[in-house]
Amino acid sequence: MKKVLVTGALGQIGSELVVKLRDVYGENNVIASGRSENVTTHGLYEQVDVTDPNQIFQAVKKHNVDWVVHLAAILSAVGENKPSAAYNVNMGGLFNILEVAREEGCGVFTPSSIAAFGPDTPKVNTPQDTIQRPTTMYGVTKVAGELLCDYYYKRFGVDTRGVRFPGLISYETLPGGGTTDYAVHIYYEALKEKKFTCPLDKNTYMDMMYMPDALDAIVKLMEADPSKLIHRNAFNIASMSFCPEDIYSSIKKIIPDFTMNYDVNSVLQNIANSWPDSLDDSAARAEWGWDPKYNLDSMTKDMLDKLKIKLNL
Ligand code: NAD
Ligand code: AKB
Repeated sequence: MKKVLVTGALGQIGSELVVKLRDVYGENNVIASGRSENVTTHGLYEQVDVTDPNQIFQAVKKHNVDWVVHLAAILSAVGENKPSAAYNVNMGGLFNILEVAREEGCGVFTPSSIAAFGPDTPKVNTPQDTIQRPTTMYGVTKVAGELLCDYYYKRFGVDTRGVRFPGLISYETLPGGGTTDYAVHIYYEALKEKKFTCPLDKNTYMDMMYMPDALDAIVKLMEADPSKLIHRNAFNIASMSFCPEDIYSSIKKIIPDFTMNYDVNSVLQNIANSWPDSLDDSAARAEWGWDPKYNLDSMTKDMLDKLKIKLNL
């Protein structure tokens, strides 16, 4: 049974992943961690700022951790506002995690992103192995992080694994400041206000994914037979690609009086324009059985059902 430390566990992914990992590995085998000292979460929790190697080291030692799921990061939109903080947390934090993993013999799962690609990358059905010249600080840290993880695997034998997540859509915890966040906010506004102002242009296509599929991907890849993994850091995974007009139409099927207008944010638009429209995920399907369940309409139905309950509507 794995003993897992999750960094950045209070964020959009971590808040749901910890619950899922506890189902899989047992309540006492998953330690949530975050920068905050006092957290009223259920279960084991440690304060770990990933820019401090000692805090990581102590949490790993104290709980005999053998896998780290490293989620602590600064996302694309915040990263463009605070590039040096994004560099310090995303690169410094990952380096610290990999060093502790090397010394303590831990495996490391850490997500990359569609942001690891750039404007020179083939935009449609983006191949697994292709040009990666991102133009955001977040993207630079993601592609460098992929290389660093591969380096620690090849040079030191650290069992590093990762996926390139698209924009993730979920109802438990709000997203942390990315370019794809509109695709979460639109559901809240559709239910609360019946209208939404979209910060991206109507035909901006990006890959997106519903959180249950993203959580399945993490567990499946962590459990994958290492002898079958030709790639490691990081696998393209995909389940749906849509633009604002598509998600608007999907919501309108359930809320007919929902309206949407546009007020394009040029920083977000430039970031989105530099990312692929859709990824080729055949390597993930072949090497570890990636098989997503949700499409745009089934996600929309579930999001609206769950949010109605959460928002008491
Ligand atoms: P998030 O912003 O919701 O959560 C990240 C957490 O890290 C936050 O709770 C934040 O407080 C914490 N954090 C920041 N600096 C820290 C530090 N120095 N020490 C410890 N914790 C710190 O992000 P998320 O959406 O949960 O993303 C998790 C990972 O998945 C990131 O690597 C992100 O790049 C990647 N990813 C996310 C998406 C997405 O759409 N959510 C898509 C692609 C990749
Ligand atoms: C962001 O928009 O920054 C994230 C991502 C795709 O990495 N959601």
